Amino acid sequence: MTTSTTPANPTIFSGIKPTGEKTLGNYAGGFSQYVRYQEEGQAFFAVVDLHSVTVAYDPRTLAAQTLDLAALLFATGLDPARATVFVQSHVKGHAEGARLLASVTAYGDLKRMHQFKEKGEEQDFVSLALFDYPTLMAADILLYGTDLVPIGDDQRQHLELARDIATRFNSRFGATFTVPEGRYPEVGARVMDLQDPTRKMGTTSAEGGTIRLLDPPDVISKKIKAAVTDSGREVRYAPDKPGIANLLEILAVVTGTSIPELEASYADVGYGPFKVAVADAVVTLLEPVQARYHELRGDEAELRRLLATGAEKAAAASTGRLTTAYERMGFLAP
Ligand code: LTN
Repeated sequence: MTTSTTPANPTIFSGIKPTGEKTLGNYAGGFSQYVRYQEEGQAFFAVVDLHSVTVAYDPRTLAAQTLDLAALLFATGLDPARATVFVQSHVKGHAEGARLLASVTAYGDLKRMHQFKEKGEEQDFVSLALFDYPTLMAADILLYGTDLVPIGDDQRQHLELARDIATRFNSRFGATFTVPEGRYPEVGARVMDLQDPTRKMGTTSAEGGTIRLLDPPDVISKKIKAAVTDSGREVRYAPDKPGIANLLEILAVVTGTSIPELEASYADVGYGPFKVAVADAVVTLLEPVQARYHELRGDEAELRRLLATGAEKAAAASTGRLTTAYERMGFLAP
């Protein structure tokens, strides 16, 4: 995954919002990649609760959802000894950094963000926080001197803006921030809705279209067996077979086997037995994840302790650059 321009021990940062139940799509494009990235450098993964409050949300459940997501990140394989997993709002520098970077963020750029336009239309109340979401995200990334940002395709525009913000800050106030690179998932990046394989599997998909990482095994099997398929009976990865192609993508992600190999094994078995194989593979992957999740989530004191350690490490890694930013901007030191 690393390229020749990437330093030997890169700093890696990604953020995940605690709101919205996580699906197999999140696993494919997110969680499974994070586990690989923690081996490649200094990795930071933030549960970005401040980003969750940019749109309508329930304050009664935010804290619990934050713990849920942290437990899920550890359950899918993040190792607290290797990766720094923390809660964004616990490291005050993120909010402060966003405030400083707001001075070098162009109003016109924020107005052009696709996500702002789309989410803005869905909200009864469009907050300043939603408008300024990319500035906070830039602070998340830039405070750590991040080289690589593993991120979904839908976040490209935000990452580009973070790069522009870093560049503008550096040219106005002196070299302070590393200009980060996005790392976008390849195969299986787009797990599609089981009921409508032309759209992405997401938290907003209808119940039958999405596999939640915490769905019980029998529910997962039922949903996969009920997935829409295409005409014909051959298991082949083709544009005119979006349903079967999606199931092949899913099987590839969960087994780590290439799609051509899977096509070779399943071409003639028929759709029914193929679906059974996909369902079994997904359940085999998720059962141990769910067991670890429930164990971690059941010990809230331990989970909070892990997050406190993560926040300490994150603060230690980010305060230096934040202080430099204040200095370069000419503030009187306290
Ligand atoms: N906007 C991202 C979440 C996010 C993030 C970040 C990702 C917030 N801060 C920093 C990478 C780096 C999303 O919606 N997936």
